[in-house]
Amino acid sequence: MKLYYAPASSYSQRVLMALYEKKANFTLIEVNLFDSKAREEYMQINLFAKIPTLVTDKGNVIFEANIIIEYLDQHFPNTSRLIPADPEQALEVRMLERMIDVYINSGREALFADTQRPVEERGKKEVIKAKRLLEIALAMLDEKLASRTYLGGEQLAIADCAAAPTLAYLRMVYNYNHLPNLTNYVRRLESRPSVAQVFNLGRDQMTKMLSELPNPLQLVPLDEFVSFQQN
Ligand SMILES: N[C@@H](CCC(=O)N[C@@H](CS)C(=O)NCC(=O)O)C(=O)O
Repeated sequence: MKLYYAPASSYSQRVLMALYEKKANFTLIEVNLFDSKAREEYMQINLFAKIPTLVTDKGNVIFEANIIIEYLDQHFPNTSRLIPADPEQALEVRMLERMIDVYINSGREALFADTQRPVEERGKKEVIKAKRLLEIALAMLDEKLASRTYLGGEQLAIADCAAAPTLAYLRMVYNYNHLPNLTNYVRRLESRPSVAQVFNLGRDQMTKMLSELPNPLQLVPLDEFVSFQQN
């Protein structure tokens, strides 16, 4: 199996976390989408030029992070399941994964883009709307996590693979430390070896990218964030 990825890409990180949780053997191939030649070459594998892409030992090409995770779950059935066997629980973790993608990740992207605009152009209607949806989704997760270790219950699942990089990157643009269940959950997630490994791999590339922005940003480590008082 080969995973085409970039270390700082949050969608790549979801899949990498699943691969580490599954203790799978695979080859990592780093893709630099900013290099036009590398991009063109990569488009022979994935015409959308989005990362990640998994190429199986049979040569099947699978893209979309959550579909790659579904593939891994089917092909490593003897490890703990990322899609629960129970159909209702499976539906719930898939729904939560979608919620994280559609409302939390999109909200994060909208807030991130806003930081790069001149101050007087920030906070437009679309950004406020995206932030509202983000906050609704975060509050829903916080409520669920009042009685759960992971989003779907006691076992780590696909929704948690989506949550780990999304909530870590969200900290650069949004402070959610007023949500105690969510913050404690992030602490549990980030203490997993799979997550630590993924973040270690991506830290340098992300730090560099953030420092080169017109309005530079920084990764916010969890401990700094937890002690940060909101005003
Ligand atoms: N829906 C895709 C999204 C993948 C995605 O947007 N990847 C980003 C990196 S995190 C990317 O390839 N961006 C490059 C671009 O948009 O040109 C998935 O779930 O895999």
